[in-house]
Amino acid sequence: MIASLEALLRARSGVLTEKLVRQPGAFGLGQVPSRLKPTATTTMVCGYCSTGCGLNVHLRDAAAINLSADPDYPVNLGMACPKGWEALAPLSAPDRGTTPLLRNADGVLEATSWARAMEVFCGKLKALQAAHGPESVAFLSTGQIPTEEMAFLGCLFKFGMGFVHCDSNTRQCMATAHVAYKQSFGFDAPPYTYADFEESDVLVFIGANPCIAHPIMWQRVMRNPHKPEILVLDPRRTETAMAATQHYPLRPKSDLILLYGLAHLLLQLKAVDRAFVAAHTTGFDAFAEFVRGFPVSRVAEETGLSEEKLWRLAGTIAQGKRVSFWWTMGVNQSHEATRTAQAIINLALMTGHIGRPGTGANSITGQCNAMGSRLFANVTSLIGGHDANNNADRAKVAGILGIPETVIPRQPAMAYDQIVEGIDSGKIKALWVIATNSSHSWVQQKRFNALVSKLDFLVVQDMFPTTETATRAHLFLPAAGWGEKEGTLINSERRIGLVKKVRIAPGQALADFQIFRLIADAWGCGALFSRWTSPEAVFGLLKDISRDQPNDITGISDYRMIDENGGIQWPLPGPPSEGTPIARERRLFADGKFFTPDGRARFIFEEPREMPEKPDAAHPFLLLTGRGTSSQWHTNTRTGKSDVLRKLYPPDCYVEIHPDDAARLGILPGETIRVTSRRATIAATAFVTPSVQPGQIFAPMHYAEVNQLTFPAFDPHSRQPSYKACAVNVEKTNP
Ligand SMILES: Nc1nc2c(c(=O)[nH]1)N[C@H]1C(S)=C(S)[C@@H](COP(=O)(O)OP(=O)(O)OC[C@H]3O[C@@H](n4cnc5c(=O)[nH]c(N)nc54)[C@H](O)[C@@H]3O)O[C@H]1N2
Ligand SMILES: Nc1nc2c(c(=O)[nH]1)N[C@H]1C(S)=C(S)[C@@H](COP(=O)(O)OP(=O)(O)OC[C@H]3O[C@@H](n4cnc5c(=O)[nH]c(N)nc54)[C@H](O)[C@@H]3O)O[C@H]1N2
Ligand code: SF4
Ligand SMILES: [Mo]
Repeated sequence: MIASLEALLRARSGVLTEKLVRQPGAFGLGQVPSRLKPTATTTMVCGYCSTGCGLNVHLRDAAAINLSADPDYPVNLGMACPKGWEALAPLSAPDRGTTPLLRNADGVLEATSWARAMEVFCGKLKALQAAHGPESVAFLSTGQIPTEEMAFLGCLFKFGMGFVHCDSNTRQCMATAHVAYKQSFGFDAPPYTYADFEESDVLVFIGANPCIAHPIMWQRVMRNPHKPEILVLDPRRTETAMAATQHYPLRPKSDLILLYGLAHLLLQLKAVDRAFVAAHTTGFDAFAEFVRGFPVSRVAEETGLSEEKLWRLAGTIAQGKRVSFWWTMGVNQSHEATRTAQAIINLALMTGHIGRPGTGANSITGQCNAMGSRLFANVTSLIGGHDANNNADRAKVAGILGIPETVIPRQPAMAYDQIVEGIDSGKIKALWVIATNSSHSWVQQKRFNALVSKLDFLVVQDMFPTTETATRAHLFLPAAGWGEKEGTLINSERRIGLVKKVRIAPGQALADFQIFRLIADAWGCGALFSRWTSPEAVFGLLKDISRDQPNDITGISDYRMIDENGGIQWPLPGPPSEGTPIARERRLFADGKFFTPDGRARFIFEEPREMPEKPDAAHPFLLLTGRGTSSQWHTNTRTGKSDVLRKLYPPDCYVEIHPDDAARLGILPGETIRVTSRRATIAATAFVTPSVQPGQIFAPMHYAEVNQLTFPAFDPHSRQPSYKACAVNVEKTNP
């Protein structure tokens, strides 16, 4: 281990000379493979959102100096949003982590060597494991690093280091869609391809604001030549709602009732595709009976939408020839999220709008590699969508990875919220946080941060030691970012895209892949990962693991094939046939066969439940949260480093409030107001706008204080937090 560490550090520590840049192979692990050696321009996918746009990277001496949108990539067709254009900016930010940092006796984070960092990391975690067992250490990771790195982390932690509990920020984001698809379709399989945006005659967006969150997907909608009806179901009159043909400002968290009511109206309008339902689904009769309990009068009452509007909504869907349903966080982040997502799936199934161009029950993903995390992180399911309690699956994975079957834990990992609560109960003693900023983004933030201060040991692995989470760490490990390492990402339409190393990470920062390699060796389990030599070698293992699964990608030969084909959507079963063109757009379920044992999709439904924290006299407003601008990314650790992007969003926290409410409270536009929930009080600037309904306010999640207010309610099936609704009071600061 020491030999490889020394080689790595020698290569990392020298000042970069042009000669070294031209010979990326001199950098040891994670080098640019020679056949990907950059010339004047190379292509790779963007590392922000799940759209997965292709970017042209312009190089001087093999290092990226500029970017432009790739006109030939099938996703974005030459377009990119501000974040994509500015993707290189955070790499040269002055606050990049350049050495490991260790908290000293005075409580100050101090530079240390990788050798010492590994000694402390392994020493502390091994001591806790010996004293408190394998359940005492957990990690929280991400949907934002390449699949190969996620797979390495999950396998190292469970199979190599012998721990059990781990989760990722995909829980905050995509757990609902994952569970909904798995239960309804038999596998976590978003069925669509982006061409469907252009082929629908009716598009229904539920709890999604693509104009802000997925601007290039929205551009694909704008290219639709069929003059489509665009229906937006969102309590707010968002940018997307304004651009739509019909907006349904339903009462927050009334989606489930609305969707069941809609199914009932579609039955009355005889819009059911009986042949499809009979041939390809189970449970329809019980579902049809169930939705009789949602007459239009009840639905109007509970959603705040008029009966006339509800009939118009149902009528538009009934008349569509190619109807597609799209949902994002307005659905996934709810106390009854999984059933709401499945209520959308039920609509597509009952109308037969699935498997054909322009149709589908389509979850739009969030982070650049949330799909990679859902399939290969080895966190919730056994790597590759396998089952840790199925003996055949265990034998298959153990055989391919060359590990003893006994190291695969049968016990399921605790979910994010359970890990956090485990700190309170004393069960979890140490936390390793990788590429996520929980101290900002987790729900009910003050409690999270109070719990974190109780940990015996907090390790944060990030590009920046300045994040809200990293500043609390005992040990900080400096990571290379997107563009400084290679690997694959899977976008919303299941397209595997390639990222390449086009910059050298600053100082001693290492690719997460290299950090996991160091840890494997330092821990003493390096031999178990002797084949995990490079991201591309790991991709080979993941391919083998995918064999005979719905996401079989054994037909992909290597990274070059992905690069040359403009990304490749899963599945692509093997063996690879070199030179055979692969269709640039492929959707699932054209044959009506789903991944359940009987091949039929399931109608799943459940009685709606009350919103957990309703407004009352003391907290009369409902706070909604979400994305604010297309220039801000989550906790802003990356987007906040671009001079260009910083000009495109307000620097301080603001809250949207309806003019009637503002007038009643005497609040003027631009004035500082106080927002109080049962958990905290924050200050924010009033943005007076009719885009929110009276009695509701909206705050963007990009400002750290917002999650001080949020309420910790979780969907019982996906354990995803219900970030989008809690009760608050609003006051003038100086009445
Ligand atoms: N610029 C930018 N783009 C991003 C991101 C970013 O941080 N910045 N993050 C990425 C990630 S990880 C994700 S997950 C996606 C999120 O993408 P979206 O889900 O589209 O974005 P949000 O703003 O979180 O939520 C969408 C909408 O849900 C609505 N909503 C709130 N409550 C309800 C409700 O009860 N019912 C309904 N129907 N709607 C409701 C909100 O008003 C909001 O307009 O964006 C991705 N893209
Ligand atoms: N109130 C409210 N809260 C929310 C939401 C909401 O709608 N409302 N949305 C939720 C959703 S959907 C999401 S996805 C989460 C996102 O929440 P987070 O994941 O916490 O947000 P990010 O800012 O994306 O954090 C990613 C971190 O990884 C670091 N990083 C970037 N690249 C790398 C890398 O290659 N390696 C390493 N080691 N580190 C890297 C970044 O510097 C950053 O600190 O927030 C959730 N929180
Ligand atoms: S839309 Fe998403 S993938 Fe495309 S450039 Fe913007 S952030 Fe990157
Ligand atoms: Mo997300």
